[in-house]
Amino acid sequence: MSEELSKQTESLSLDKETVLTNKSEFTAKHPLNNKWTLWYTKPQVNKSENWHDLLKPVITFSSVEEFWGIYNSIPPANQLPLKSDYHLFKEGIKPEWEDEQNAKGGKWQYSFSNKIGPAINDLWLRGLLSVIGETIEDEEDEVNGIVLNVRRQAIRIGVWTKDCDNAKLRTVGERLKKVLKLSDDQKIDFMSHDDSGKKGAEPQLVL
Ligand code: MGP
Repeated sequence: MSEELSKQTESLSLDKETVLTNKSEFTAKHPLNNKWTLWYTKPQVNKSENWHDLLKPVITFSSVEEFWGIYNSIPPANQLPLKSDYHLFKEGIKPEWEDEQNAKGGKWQYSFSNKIGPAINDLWLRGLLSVIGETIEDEEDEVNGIVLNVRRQAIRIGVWTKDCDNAKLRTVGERLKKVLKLSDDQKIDFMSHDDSGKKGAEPQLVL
């Protein structure tokens, strides 16, 4: 081994304490700013099942390590059945328009072609990380959660906000475009939950 190379490898030696040599560091959990609950909407099998019957909380977590444990044990986005949804929301907020924390808000949304295949997995993961890491917002508490809808026509990713204040929304929308790796031509829409129910309503913002 050349002298230079052996010097370089010396500097790699684990004489300093790292997470690999210190057991308590290795098992440390890195807390998130908020607790998050993963919800799942299973596809409707018969018409008597309504929205509320199909939507169920799966698990709540509060650390980075728990997130990865859960993420690695649930089906990836591209393997979900048609008409199912994942929802990741702050603990205590139901992923429904009716929840009082959602009632005055709305959602930024982008529809990917359902031909996207496994590429959706990385985009959905990026969305999840931006929400739990809270890098998608400046204003703490503007974002309530993120939703994945698997439909025949499209796979949609939506970020749900607490209110409809244009200035705050713009920041979230611009960040979402980066997270989802969208080009300038790929537009995302913001629609309030109030307007979503109205036929022919136009989005409040388009980016
Ligand atoms: P969807 O899943 O948002 O859209 O809502 P989808 O499946 O593409 O169908 P679309 O044709 O309506 O666009 C599907 C249906 O689920 C809605 O029409 C509601 O009946 C119900 N639903 C969805 N959400 C998010 C809610 C909610 O928050 N509250 C209630 N009560 N029903 C909801």
